[in-house]
Amino acid sequence: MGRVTKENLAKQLQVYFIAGSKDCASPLPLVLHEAIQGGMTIFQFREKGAGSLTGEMKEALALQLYTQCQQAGIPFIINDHIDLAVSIDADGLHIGQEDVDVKTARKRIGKNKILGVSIHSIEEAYEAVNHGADYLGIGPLFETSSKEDANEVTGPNWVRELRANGIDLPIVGIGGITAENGGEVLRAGANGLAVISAISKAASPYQAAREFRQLYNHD
Ligand code: TZP
Ligand code: MG
Repeated sequence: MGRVTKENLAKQLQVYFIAGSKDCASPLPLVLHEAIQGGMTIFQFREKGAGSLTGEMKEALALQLYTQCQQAGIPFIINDHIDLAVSIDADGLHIGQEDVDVKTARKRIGKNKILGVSIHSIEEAYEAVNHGADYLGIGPLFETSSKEDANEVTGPNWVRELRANGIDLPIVGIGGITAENGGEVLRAGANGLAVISAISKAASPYQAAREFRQLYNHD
């Protein structure tokens, strides 16, 4: 498969798998392999919280996962850790409001890399759009147990509200998304579904990714 570019980003965001080593019951490279086979379209390495890898171990795992993604032509995004994203030349970076600001992040990673920003208000959305975000992360849309400091649950209507306020950047919904409620999120105007547990904790990550992919009818 070809080199990752920002072309067709909305489509690349469709089945957005996010994970760190402690999100998975089996080794993350195996889970990622299965999810790729099942049809996931983009990966975010989110190695954070108690018990997570740091330093050289984190970088080694990142490189292993990046190689898997490159072989499959899938964009590889780093969560939060801008120095790591720059040092391994990852395809992109995802930041929240508590991380480095959008303008600085864009400057550091360069204009060709993918920059995702989590937002929780219309103002934050405008700010991200105006300072160079390529897509917005919106959530938690439903109850989640994968993020300790998660904001209040908004429900999928929040995506509709952003669209009604003129936000036309690609949007990925996040938080408690499953293959069952995913359709609702897409109908509200999201381009992609970002999930941790629905794939990382599935008995079959392959099958789980496949079910998400089928929500788009393979178009
Ligand atoms: N940001 C908002 S909710 C969330 C993040 C990283 C966790 C999503 O995990 P899950 O298991 O898909 O609910
Ligand atoms: Mg963050």
